[in-house]
Amino acid sequence: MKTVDVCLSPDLIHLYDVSDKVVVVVDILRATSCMTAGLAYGVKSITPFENLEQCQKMKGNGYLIAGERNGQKVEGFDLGNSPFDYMDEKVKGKKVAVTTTNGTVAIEKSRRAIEVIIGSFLNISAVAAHVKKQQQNVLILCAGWKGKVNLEDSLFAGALVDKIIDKFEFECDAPLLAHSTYLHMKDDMLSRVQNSSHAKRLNKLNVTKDIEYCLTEDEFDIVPRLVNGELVIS
Ligand code: 3SL
Repeated sequence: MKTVDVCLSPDLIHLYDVSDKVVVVVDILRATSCMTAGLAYGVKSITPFENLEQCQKMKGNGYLIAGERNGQKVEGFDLGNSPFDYMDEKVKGKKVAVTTTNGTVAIEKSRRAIEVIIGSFLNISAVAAHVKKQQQNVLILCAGWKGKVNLEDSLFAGALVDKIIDKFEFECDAPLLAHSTYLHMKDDMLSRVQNSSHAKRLNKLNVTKDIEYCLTEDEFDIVPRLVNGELVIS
């Protein structure tokens, strides 16, 4: 039987061998939710950068640039990190280069995987169906916050485990932990997440509607994949 594992922070990724796995990168608030929404709305491709300056240079290469640090849009960038920035006519058909505090770091750390895909509640069933079809073992990589574990990414990991549990065995206790937490909180997800450290951080920045939107399940039936360094849907 195939296995599923959960890495609760990119700082723990050295404990996992990603080279024989499909990695599902998740940053519910808000990077992977933005990527899912943007590609579903017609963004041509999204190229993730860990480094801010490298991302900025893409502006001259025909890209719109999106940048977030500590929850806020980076000055001089075209887009911030709200899914609503990405669901806009001005990004349709465009290539976007993006850098964020945690999400793009997690993608960078997954590059040696057989396949890197983008997960969010917005496309959770599509991701579940995709990994069920594959032959490979799966690692769900939570972006967390600056190396620390966060609630919303762990809840997504648990929700995805819940959808694929019939086809996968647990590789260690992290999927068990994430799944149990999800089962405990699933009927009350918004208020649980509102109480999380990152939601409190974002609420101070007036992006409450983003939080609600990022917890919406199955808005889109797409699976963004990293192909030659850019995220696309095929
Ligand atoms: O850290 C990240 O990648 C971001 O998603 C954080 S924020 O939600 O934009 O603050």
